[in-house]
Amino acid sequence: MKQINSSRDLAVNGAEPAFSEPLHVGLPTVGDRELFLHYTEEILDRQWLTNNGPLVQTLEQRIAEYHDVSHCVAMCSGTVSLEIAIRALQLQGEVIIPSYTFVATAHALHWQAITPVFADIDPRTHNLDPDAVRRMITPRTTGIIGVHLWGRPAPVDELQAIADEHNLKLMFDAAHAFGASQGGTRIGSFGSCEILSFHATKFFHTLEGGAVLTNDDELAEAMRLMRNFGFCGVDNVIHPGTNGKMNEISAAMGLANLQSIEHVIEHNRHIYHAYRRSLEGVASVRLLEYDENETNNYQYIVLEVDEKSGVARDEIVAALQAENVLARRYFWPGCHRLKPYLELYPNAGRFLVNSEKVSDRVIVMPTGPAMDEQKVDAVISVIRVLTGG
Ligand code: T4K
Repeated sequence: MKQINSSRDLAVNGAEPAFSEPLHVGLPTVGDRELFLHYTEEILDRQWLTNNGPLVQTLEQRIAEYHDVSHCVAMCSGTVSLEIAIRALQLQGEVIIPSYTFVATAHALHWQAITPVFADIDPRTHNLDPDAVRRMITPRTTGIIGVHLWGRPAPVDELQAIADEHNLKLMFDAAHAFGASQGGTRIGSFGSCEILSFHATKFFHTLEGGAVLTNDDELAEAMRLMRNFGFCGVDNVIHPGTNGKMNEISAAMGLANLQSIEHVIEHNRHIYHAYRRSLEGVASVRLLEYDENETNNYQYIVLEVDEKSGVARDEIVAALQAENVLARRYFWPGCHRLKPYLELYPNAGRFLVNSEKVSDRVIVMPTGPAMDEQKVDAVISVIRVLTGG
C-alpha cells in the first residue's frame, strides 16, 4: 500500500496505484467456513437439496427470532421477495416508491404491470419524504413501498399515517436493513411486510437469496404458497404461483454467516468510525451518519461530495478507481433516468430535485472484511489530495 501525499502520487497522474489488489464495495463475507462445509456435506448425504428443506426452515426460524417477527419466508432473491410480496398484498394500478433506490424496487412493480410512481426523497436522510409521497397520491394509488436506504429506516410512522389516511397498503424494501432498528424495534414489523436481500454483496448473505418478514399469518401463508407454484400438498394447487424457493446450499451459507454476524457488524462499525476520523477536516465531503441510538449494520459507507468543492464527484470516483479503490456511484442516475422509466416519465426530474442532487453527489466506499484503519486512511488521502482538504 503506497502513501499518497501530493497529486504527483496519484495513479491518474501516472504513478503506481496505491493498492495492488482491488478494494470492493461488495466483497462477500464468509462467516464460519468450517460450519458451511459441514452443512454442505450434510446436504449431500441427505440428498435433500431444495423445496423447503430442513436448513431453509432453520434459517427462517433464526432470522424471524433475530428480528422478533412471527414469520420469515425465505426466497431465491430479494427481487423475487419483492415481487411475491407485492402480489400477495394485491397491489395494482400505481404504487409510490422513491426513485433513489436500486432498480429492483421499481422493476418488481413494472414487471407485474403496476406503475411505479416516484416520490422525492429527503436530502438529509436519502429516504422518502412523506410530503412528497402525499403529493403523488392519485385515485389509482394502491400502495407505498418505503426503502430503508443504506440500512437507515425510512420514516415508518409518517408513511403508516399516510397509508391509513388514504387506505393504502404499505410495505418496505429492507434489502439493506438486516438487523437495523427504528425506535428500538428491529425492522420486520413495520408496514404489512418488509423484504430482505441476501445477495452475496450484503453483509449477511446466502450467495443469492432474500426473504419477506411479516407478523401477518395469512399473508405469510399466501407467500409460502406463491413461492412454490401454489402447491398445497403433492398434487393440489390452490393458488397462482412461481418458483421463488431458496435452496439448501444457500441456507447453509446463511446459517454459517449468522454464526459470525455480530463480529461482522462490529468490524463494519469499526471501519465506519475509521472513515469518520479520517474525514475530519475534509470540508468538501460529508459522511452519511448512522443513528448510534439505534441498532445498525454499518454495511454502507456513503459519502456526499459538496457541489461547491470544485471537484466533481465523478472525478473523485475515477481517481479512486485508478488507485484500485472500486468505489461506486450508487444509485446513479436514479430509476427515473433509466430507460424503462425515462420513457414513462420524461419530465420526472422536475419534481425529483433532491433525488437528482443526491444521486449526482454520492460515492459508496469499500468496507467489509478486506478493510482496516490503514487502508481507510490511504483511501481518504486520495480525496484529501484531490480536494485540497
Ligand atoms: N432493493 C434494494 C434497495 C437493493 O439494493 C437490492 C439489491 C434489491 C432490492 C434486490 O435484491 P437482490 O434481488 O439482488 O437480492 C449489487 C447487488 O447485485 C444487489 O443485490 C444490490 N441490491 C446492489 C446494491 O448491489 P451491483 O450491480 O452493484 O453488483 P456488482 O456485480 O457490480 O458487485 C458489486 C461489487 O461487489 C463489485 O465491486 C464486485 C463485488 N463483488 C460482487 C460479487 C457478486 C465481489 O467482490 N464478489 C461477488 O461475489 O448490484
